[in-house]
Amino acid sequence: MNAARSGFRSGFAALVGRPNVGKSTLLNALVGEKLSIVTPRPQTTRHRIVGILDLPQAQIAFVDTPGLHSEARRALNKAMNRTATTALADADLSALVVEPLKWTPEDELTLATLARSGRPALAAVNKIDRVRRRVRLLPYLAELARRHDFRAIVPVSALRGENLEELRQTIAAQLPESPPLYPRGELTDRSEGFRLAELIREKLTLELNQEVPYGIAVEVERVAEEGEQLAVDAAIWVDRQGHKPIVIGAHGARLKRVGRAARLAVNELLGRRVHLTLWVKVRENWADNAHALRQLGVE
Ligand SMILES: Nc1nc2c(ncn2[C@@H]2O[C@H](COP(=O)(O)OP(=O)(O)OP(=O)(O)O)[C@@H](O)[C@H]2O)c(=O)[nH]1
Ligand SMILES: [Mg+2]
Repeated sequence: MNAARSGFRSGFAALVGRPNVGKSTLLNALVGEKLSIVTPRPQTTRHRIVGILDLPQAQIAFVDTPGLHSEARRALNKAMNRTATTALADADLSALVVEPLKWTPEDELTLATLARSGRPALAAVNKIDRVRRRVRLLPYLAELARRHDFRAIVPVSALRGENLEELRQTIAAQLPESPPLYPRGELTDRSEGFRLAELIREKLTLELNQEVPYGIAVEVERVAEEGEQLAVDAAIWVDRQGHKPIVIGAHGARLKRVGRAARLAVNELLGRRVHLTLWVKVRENWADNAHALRQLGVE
């Protein structure tokens, strides 16, 4: 079958936007699988993460990206912005994700980056469940349409699953005619080890709240069969000696809670029982150090 002539469409659709607008929640909801971690804290996502959706006449490779942000002084923040910008430039289409009734300097920064990329774009207005009276959206949508020549503007709620099919279809229709880029049924470009490390980082971030600012990385150091169980050892890297006791908590209570939550999530991901051991390690200023970032897989 000649896929191009059959009207089959396939390509990369990057979800871009400032931190915390719900890009990762949206990726997971669009694909129907938890691929990217989600927390209430901005700057959660650090990597480009592909989630693949097979439709009868299209395959969409959604690309989750780090939130584009200003004040990127640390090497980690620069790397995150670079990752997002590159993902945007490499995509066939981008979806600018924004929050209803809000337009911040970082939205402006993202739109400018998107416009510079010259790629076709649409806008997804996420979190519409927060707007009680939907007519209030109308002037916001009109303003968005004036800001850029979007192919479409689609209001959605990733959390409630509202209007997602409309967004999938709108994106699919904008992709180039092409045979599928990935084998049918493939879900992501990310390894199991990566997903394990990310789940641990998610639980840790949720547990720490605001106490340790951003300087946490997780590295899976060992995965081994041990009898019936899978043993997973992971290192939690902090970038200040003083953060170590904060992560461990009084009598190790916090680390234990993180371990329990992460183990449950990992059990679910792998569909089997896992014995998880977490170690807290210090690498001073890793988030400012390009070499350490590469070693920890951030770039
Ligand atoms: N009410 C509501 N909250 C949402 C929705 N989508 C996401 N959220 C919440 O918004 C917060 C941020 O979500 P994320 O998906 O991590 O946002 P992100 O854009 O990926 O953030 P970064 O990775 O930091 O750039 C979380 O608390 C989500 O639960 C939505 O549709 N409605
Ligand atoms: Mg994210």
